[in-house]
Amino acid sequence: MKLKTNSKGLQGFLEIPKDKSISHRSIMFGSIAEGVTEIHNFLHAKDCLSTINALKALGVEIKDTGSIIYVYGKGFKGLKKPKAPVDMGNSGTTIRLLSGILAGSDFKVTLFGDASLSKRPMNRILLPLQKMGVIASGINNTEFLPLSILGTKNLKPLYYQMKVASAQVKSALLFAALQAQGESVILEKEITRNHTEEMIKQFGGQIHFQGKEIRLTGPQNLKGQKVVIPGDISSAAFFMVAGLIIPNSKIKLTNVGLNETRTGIIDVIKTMGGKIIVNSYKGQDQKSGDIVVETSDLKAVEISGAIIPRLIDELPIIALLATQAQGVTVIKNAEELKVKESNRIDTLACELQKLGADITPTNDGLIIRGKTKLHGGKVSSHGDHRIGMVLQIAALLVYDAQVKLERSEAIATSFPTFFESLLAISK
Ligand code: SPQ
Repeated sequence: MKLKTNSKGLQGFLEIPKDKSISHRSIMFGSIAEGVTEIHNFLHAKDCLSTINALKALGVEIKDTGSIIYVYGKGFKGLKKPKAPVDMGNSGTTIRLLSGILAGSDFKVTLFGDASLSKRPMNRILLPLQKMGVIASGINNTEFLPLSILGTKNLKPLYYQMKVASAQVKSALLFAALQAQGESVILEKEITRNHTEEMIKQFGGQIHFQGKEIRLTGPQNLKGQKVVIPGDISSAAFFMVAGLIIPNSKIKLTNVGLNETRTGIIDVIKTMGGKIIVNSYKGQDQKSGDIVVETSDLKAVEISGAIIPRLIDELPIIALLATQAQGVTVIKNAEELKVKESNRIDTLACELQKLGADITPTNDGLIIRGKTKLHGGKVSSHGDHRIGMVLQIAALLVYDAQVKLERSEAIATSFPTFFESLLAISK
């Protein structure tokens, strides 16, 4: 599709779509808890619908009224053997977390997904789940989809030092640990998003986490809850950056989730000299607030180490931000970007170079020299929603040519109303 280019400024306010990570987990927790879970503000994006369909295939009754979703949970024991292999679509969160949930069910399930998901590494969950007693493997003894999972009612607890900084691996192991006989200890490589830990508490479970250490004793029963989902900071990030780099812009983003394990992008914007104001709401279950951004003069930054998991999904749009900052921005320790919906290090460098950015891929990140004037061109999302949205925001900086985006439909994976939102604040 031809992208909107040449923005004369973005003005107004936007209600950002709801959090994808919490939406997935709300359906999963509702399904394994006992009693009714009532979910408000669920994100009706493709990835989250994969989670709903998967849990329905496992026998869970889920009623979607549009504004509220009711999940009629019957505990872990309520899950039933599905009639056919279960489709995970494009969603890494669905397949990895669900594998942990299935660890305690003594029936065999086959999980498959699209071409992108079929290339993503699964040993990171298969190997620790095998240690707990699960018979789990990828196709032809590889780590790739389709996965076959045969759980056990006699799950062993796990003491595990994580090899990658991944909330999905941690969450899969926590779902399994909830069903194991005894205390599991998980040691993170770096602190990652903690929605699963927070929701175990919210659903009445017992979990202790401090720093990188998490302890949980199973088996545990959870109770259905009311869940109200805030806006997704990973979706807000595209408009935060747009507001900073498009001349004559000032945008207010309302009800954005501000869980501290997700707010690395705010720290980076402040370090770069971006004009950003964050107003937290008081008395909410999930920390959230408004974010106001304004066109700014930006300077380069180095991003590495413990902050990486706090902004892993925002790095693609931060790379675009860096093309409009003075100096050399260096992103390091972000090798996890290579195993997302696309190899985000390579796809970002390749597509932004086509528009004139000075961006070089490295083994574990990117080097970006700014400030550069972008030009028109033909680019592709590579089927990756976040790359597609970066390219649309980049196109707003192109004043004298067209930007054509191939595979723009990928954006619906996490942000189905992205183009409408952009039009709503365009002059
Ligand atoms: O679900 P999926 O496809 O893995 O989604 C992505 C995304 O960009 O939307 C990653 F490609 O987000 C992950 C995130 O990168 C969502 C997530 C979660 O909800 O637990 C955790 C992160 O992945 P990981 O592998 O670092 O744990």
